[in-house]
Amino acid sequence: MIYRAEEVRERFARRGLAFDPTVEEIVRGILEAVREEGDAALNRLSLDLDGHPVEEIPKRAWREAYEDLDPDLRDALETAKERIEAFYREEARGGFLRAEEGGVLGQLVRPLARVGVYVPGGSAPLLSTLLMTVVPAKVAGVREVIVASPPRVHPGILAAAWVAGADRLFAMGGAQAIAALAYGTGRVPRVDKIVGPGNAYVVAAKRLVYGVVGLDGLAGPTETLIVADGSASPRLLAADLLAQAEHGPDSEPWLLSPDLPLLERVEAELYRQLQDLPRAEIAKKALERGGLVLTRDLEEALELANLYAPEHLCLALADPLPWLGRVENAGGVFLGEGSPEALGDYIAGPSHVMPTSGTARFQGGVAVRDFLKVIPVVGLSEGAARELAKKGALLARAEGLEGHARSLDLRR
Ligand code: HSO
Ligand code: ZN
Repeated sequence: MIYRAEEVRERFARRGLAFDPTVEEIVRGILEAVREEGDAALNRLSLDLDGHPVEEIPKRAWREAYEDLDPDLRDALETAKERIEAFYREEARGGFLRAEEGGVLGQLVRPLARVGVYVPGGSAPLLSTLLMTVVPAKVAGVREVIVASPPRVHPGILAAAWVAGADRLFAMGGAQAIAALAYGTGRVPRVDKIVGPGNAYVVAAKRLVYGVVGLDGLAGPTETLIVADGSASPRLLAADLLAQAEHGPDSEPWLLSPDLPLLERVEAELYRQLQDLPRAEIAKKALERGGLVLTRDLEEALELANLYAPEHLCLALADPLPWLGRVENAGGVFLGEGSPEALGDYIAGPSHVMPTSGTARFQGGVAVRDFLKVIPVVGLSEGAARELAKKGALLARAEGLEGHARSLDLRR
């Protein structure tokens, strides 16, 4: 289906995360039970909903899973881990302490002590998601990274935990896993922040425990928006759209281009390539949620892309670099046909946990800074304090807070 720009503009501008009140109601019950009864509720819910009790899987089993992997896959995991680690080592994470008139002002930067990582196990065991969350957390210096993944945990996820250097792993999933991480259950320790994607129940649970713990964000269905010019290959474009589409029936693959013949050829390619794609049924549904869009020119395509604020923005352009300056809202940008999103999903370097549902308007993807907190330090000299106290007291009295003003008057 080829749309015109005007047909999608409103929809692009208005999107946002939707929450299902029935899901939220169920999740509230689950959170409540785990908060009050701890391990007993956690186990009961896990048995009822996933058919398995919660168990902690020891590191020995991770190592065995790793050793049992096909050597080439093991090597691919190692390379991915090394590239993610190298990428995040570049990220600035220093504070500063600046001398100011005989005193100091600055920021301390400290890693979070304990982080929970949710790794979905549902329709595909996303072992890459484990690397993409645990590695930046460890680079940030998080002491204890606890992985939760629904039973039965796929051996690939155990092997990834081994390679990534996670600290503990519990076979538990759904809202009950989020509750256990947020509140602690005795067996499962309480964490400071929960990161990682999940199904509607997991996301609803994360939203409801926000404040008790920190969050990386709330993940909706994954999405990709490609902007292409006439130089792009219809075969590659179709393959990239399908890579996105196979994630789930509610994924959104979009292709925007001013080149109508290109869009028509991509449409034909999509049908051709769908024929032997194992997850074709899922992908077909996703293709109906996204689409191909004919724009006036590349400027309009970029404008619509910023409006949509995609999780992945792919610039399939002959010369993509000059267009980078136009990008305002995107979870991640992929330049040219040699940098498909699928490489970013696994091995390019940056975490593939990126903001969805238009939340790229206000937040970026998971990075080292998500695992750090910034603590300001105030150490004024007596002289500076004296000088600032008068103005400070004026501001305090303007707020009607006499106690503050008096505290400052005593410094004058
Ligand atoms: N594209 C997904 C990540 C993923 N792809 C994992 C394959 N495995 C969301 O960014
Ligand atoms: Zn993907």
